[in-house]
Amino acid sequence: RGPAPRTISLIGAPLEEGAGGQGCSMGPKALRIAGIAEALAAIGHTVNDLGDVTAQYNALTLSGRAHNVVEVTGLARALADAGEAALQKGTAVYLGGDHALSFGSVAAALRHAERIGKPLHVLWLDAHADFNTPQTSESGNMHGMPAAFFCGEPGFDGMLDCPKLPARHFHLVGARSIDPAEVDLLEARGADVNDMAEIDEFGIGAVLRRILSEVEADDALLHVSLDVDFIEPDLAPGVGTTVPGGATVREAHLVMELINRSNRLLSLDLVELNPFLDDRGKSARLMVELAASGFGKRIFDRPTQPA
Ligand code: B3U
Ligand code: MN
Ligand code: MN
Repeated sequence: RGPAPRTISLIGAPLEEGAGGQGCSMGPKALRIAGIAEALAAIGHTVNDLGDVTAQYNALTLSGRAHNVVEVTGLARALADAGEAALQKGTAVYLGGDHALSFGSVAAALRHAERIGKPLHVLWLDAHADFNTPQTSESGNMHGMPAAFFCGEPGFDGMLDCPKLPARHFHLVGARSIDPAEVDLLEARGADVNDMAEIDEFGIGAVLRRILSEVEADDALLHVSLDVDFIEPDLAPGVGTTVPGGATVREAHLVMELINRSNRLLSLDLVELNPFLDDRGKSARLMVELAASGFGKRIFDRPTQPA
């Protein structure tokens, strides 16, 4: 028997202006070619591909270091509105696009959660924390900033409106490259940082079960943001910012299977895929397989010990 059928909206977000290099704008197309719609439909879900969002651009500047604020803001606003509408009908999967798209996707999740009166938790599967602000960022790349924005750090005035996420609802898993200023902020705000050492010591299943039990205890909804660089670079080379020591294919699948089993998933970002850097579609196909696991496809039919 398969999972309960969902209505899933696919929303393309061809953003690359948040990243340091070009190529992520081709991500949505690559995920479609790799069969994202077909993979989710094969599980029994109703899949509506809404196409790529179109952004409108208005002048805006932030003080500090932040490149392409106008492009990122335009895309994020359009995505937040499209996402909010999609969440009224079911689940949203955002096809990225660099990680700055999460300014919009998490805004949509926060607005939706507030409307239905439930808390939101965010699971950030990433080698990085993406917790810089225009004041702390050394690169000025906005894909390194969305989490600071939606957790309410100052410095993003005028970008877009949404409720704020309590930092203890921000669960970072897989981190192995965090800037010193980010470490200080994450600690000061009480974010839930789980680095690779924790995964090695306790196993990724234990880390995930602890996080998901908090989501369950809060009777909350869950937004998951999956950055390609969460995974070991050899296994997923199609990303601009590789960091050695990432998750294995099996660990990544287990994470997604546990998310599916939790039955809390509201929306999912597939981000940072750079087809220009990929190896014959390998990373695109892996992202599709991982998304399918998150929506109930059984690959590793292994029972996990309950928490
Ligand atoms: N923390 C660095 C590096 C980085 C963050 N996210 C990515 N890279 N992909 C920065 O630029 O903020
Ligand atoms: Mn990221
Ligand atoms: Mn990253």
